[in-house]
Amino acid sequence: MENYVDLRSDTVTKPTPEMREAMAEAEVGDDVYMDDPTVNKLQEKAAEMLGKEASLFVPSGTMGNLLALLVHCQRGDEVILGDKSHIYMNEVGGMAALGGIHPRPINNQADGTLSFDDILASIQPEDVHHTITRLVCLENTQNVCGGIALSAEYTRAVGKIAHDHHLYLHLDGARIFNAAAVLGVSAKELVEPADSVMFCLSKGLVAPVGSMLAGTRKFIARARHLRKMVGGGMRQVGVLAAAGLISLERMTGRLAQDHARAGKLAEGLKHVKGLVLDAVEGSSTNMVYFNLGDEVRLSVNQIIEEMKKRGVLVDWAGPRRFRLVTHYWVDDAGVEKTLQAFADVLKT
Ligand code: TLP
Repeated sequence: MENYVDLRSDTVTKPTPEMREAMAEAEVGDDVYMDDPTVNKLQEKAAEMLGKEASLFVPSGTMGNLLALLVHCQRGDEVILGDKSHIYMNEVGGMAALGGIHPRPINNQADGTLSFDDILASIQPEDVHHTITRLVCLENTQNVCGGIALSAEYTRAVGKIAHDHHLYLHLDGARIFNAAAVLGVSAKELVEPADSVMFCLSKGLVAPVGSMLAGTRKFIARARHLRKMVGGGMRQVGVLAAAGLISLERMTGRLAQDHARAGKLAEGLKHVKGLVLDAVEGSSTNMVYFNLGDEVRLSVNQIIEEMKKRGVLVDWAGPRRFRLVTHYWVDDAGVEKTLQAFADVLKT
């Protein structure tokens, strides 16, 4: 996959030479004993950047979200979340399978938000028949709605609803630094209303592996315990944390470049006959979603194959739908090459 323009996801980002060097030289220890200095440094730095008391390095975003749900909820408790959220759609039903937690999905609006009325209407009144509503989850950026950023003001309003009803708020902030970049606010401000937040190092921040879960010291202590339960207690993992530190130090400040390239891609693809770009209702970041027009005879899989022949990797997002994601390893020439390849393929 070396010379391809790879737009399948920002998860495909390989570590930079600087990351590889830092990984090779990382000071390490046994992190289950909590004595890996590089992991400890990463956890302190992430907590500080998010304005939370503590944070925990976890192998994946999926595990980070699962741990948050397991800490906040008891078996049988209910979680209000978007029907297009990653936790609901793409985390293998872990909350139900492993935590006995009941999802209460509500409609993600076109701008990625959950409406206040829908949230309020979904909070269970006390009754012998009902589950106990315990938690609200938001996703920022909202992936499936176009990689759209949710504002600090919106998040504060949902936090207020949750806390007024004695519920917790968890934020799947896999791409929270993309949201911060496009909105021009700090990640700290965006996550302030949330009791817990997960973000990924291994997406637009380019690290090879890992995500961070942040919250109060008490919350993180319990999450650490549960991380061990699900097999996520890692040993000399400073070799990975070293890359994560570079993510935080060097990568959070450059995401606007990825957004600009996604914007260029979207603009160019609008002029390719047969592609119907989503009308984006909000601040979009590093993703471009579009459908194939009815007149296009090629299937999604045929297009994927034809694009690959032209040196561009793309992935489907539905039977007639694509998602392209820009990241550190996609430059201006990559954008041009992609536009040319789509124009070529759809002409045939
Ligand atoms: N998203 C991946 C796929 O799983 C779809 C992608 O390519 O976008 N929250 C959000 C909002 C995510 O988009 C993802 C991954 C996760 C959580 C899970 O992170 P990982 O893959 O580290 O478990």
